[in-house]
Amino acid sequence: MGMQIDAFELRRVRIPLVTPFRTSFSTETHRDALLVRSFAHDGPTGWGECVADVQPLYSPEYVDGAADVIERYLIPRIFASHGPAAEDVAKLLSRVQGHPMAKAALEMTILDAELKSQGISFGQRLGASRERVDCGVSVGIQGSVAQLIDTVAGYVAAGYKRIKLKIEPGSDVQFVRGVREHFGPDLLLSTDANAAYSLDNPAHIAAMQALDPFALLMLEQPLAPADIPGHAALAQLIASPICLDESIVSAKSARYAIEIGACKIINIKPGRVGGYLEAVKVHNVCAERGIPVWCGGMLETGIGRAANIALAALPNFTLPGDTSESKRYFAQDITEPFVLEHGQLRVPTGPGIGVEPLASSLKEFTTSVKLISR
Ligand code: OSB
Ligand code: MG
Repeated sequence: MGMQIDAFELRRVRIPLVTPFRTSFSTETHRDALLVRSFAHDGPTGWGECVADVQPLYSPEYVDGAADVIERYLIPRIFASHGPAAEDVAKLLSRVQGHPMAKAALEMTILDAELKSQGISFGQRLGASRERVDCGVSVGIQGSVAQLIDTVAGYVAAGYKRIKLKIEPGSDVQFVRGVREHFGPDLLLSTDANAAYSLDNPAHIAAMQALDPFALLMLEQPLAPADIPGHAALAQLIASPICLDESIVSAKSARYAIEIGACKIINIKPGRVGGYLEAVKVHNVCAERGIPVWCGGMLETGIGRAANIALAALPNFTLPGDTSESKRYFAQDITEPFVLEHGQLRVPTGPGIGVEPLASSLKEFTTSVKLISR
């Protein structure tokens, strides 16, 4: 038996980014997030964050759609089940196809309430094995090589342990060369294409092969999300280890991708795989097969960031994640800011996610609130 939830609050917040974030699929100037609060009967308040973007460009989900499916199809299943434990939520919602980010937000808010009532932290519950996690940073596509070097220099000075460059066809080889030549061989450097390349295009293959000399830690998600076999074929053509992000939607898909040789590394995002509990299963599948993982990010507020950092403290998260400090994204976060210390963030230790939204931030950034009662 779990928590009896009397009501959920769907709260939209819109926070300006300190710098526009350009990827191969969009340029974002704000984070428009959906926070899901749960009001347990005679119990604590839980928080969840839905990581869907405004537009369905990274994945089919988008934030208005996520709010709609949560309200109309997911919450009614929770209300009908009389207080599910967090570990039962995924099964309970499984008849609804897809929508992993929406489901993950609902599972997260219930898990937070449940753990708060038990006095247990996310880290303890998920199996964290360290108190601090190494952090990397994801750098958006910049207007010039000089500008990119300048931006990267700031992050290196801040202490980040791994630099990830967003790339796309036409903004790839010269950017990577520039950064590698400027910072030298010791910089842990990776790239993320967000599915912008195709094996049908010889120029794309040539560009990916031209990255070989730059000793990349990984090339993340070069091909389409559904094309796991294509990544296995690409692995035979390039030296850079392939990391999958968009393609990995469950522990099962991780097992398949590893078995056919599609990737050497996996980026785990709880929202993309339907929740923190499935994320732990992905971690376990990878650990058993000797595949290192790291925690991805979706420009989370402090709410999602707190839980991501707990996840990133599990034993097989051996590479620095996209778990950057609050000020890399926001001048003012929803929670107290996460601050980098020697390239690391501290895993929250309080019950549940271990952080609370600041009333002043909620007031400043909320664009709408909807209460859905039993
Ligand atoms: O592909 O990892 C990605 C942000 C939004 C959507 C997809 C991705 C990203 C990032 C940023 O790379 C990671 C972060 O700092 O949160
Ligand atoms: Mg990615």
